[in-house]
Amino acid sequence: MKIDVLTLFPAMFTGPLDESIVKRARADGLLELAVHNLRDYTHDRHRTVDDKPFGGGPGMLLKPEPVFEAVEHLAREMTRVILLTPAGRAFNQAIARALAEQEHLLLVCGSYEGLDERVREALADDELSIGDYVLTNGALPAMVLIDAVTRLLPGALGDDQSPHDESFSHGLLEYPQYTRPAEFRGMKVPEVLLSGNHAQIARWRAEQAKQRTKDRRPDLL
Ligand code: JFH
Repeated sequence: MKIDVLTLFPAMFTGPLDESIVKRARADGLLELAVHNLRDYTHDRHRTVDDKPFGGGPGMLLKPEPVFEAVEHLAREMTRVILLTPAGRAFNQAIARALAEQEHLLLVCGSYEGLDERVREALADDELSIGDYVLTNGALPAMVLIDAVTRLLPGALGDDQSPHDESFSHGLLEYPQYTRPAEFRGMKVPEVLLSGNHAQIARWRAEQAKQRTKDRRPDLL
């Protein structure tokens, strides 16, 4: 899969995407990632990317011209152009799974108070939000999306692991998990997990997952 990113802050993308599973997916050629500076698609002396909203109001907007130029330069027939915005539909595991099947994503990050509506109308295939809080720009949401999608690419998690994503696949939160030692600072691992009785363990985990979901995320039930 190829992912192109359009942002005013390309430096934000170094670090998070150079570690861990995303790093390996890139090294293995599962993911080809390219981050582009929107300012490179301006033509004036000051490399202007923002302007005041018509009709007045606070803050600045991203000008349409650099975004149109960049998207027209980078998009192909198969490209899905995705805007990251607080007004997008809520990103979730099902959307991540669908995006992992695409061959080319173009993520438009945006900055200031948002972008010119003509960008949405003419260029966007989808608009996504990573949650109901206001960030300073779309770079972190783009990185969240890239991370969630990359681990779903075939081969990204290695041979033995495949993405189970139990919480979000069968709609419940995870059951509690423990590793060694069986007792740590007086805190014991539940006896059932040491029993070797796999049917009983499965039953206990199912109960725990259901109770935890009821307590913490009743909206999932
Ligand atoms: C982004 C920003 C919009 C104005 C709520 C009511 C009025 C500040 C580009 C995504 C999520 C983002 C996000 C994504 C892209 C951009 C800052 C936008 C307004 C806010 C103020 C600029 C924010 N899930 N959270 N934030 N901004 N709005």
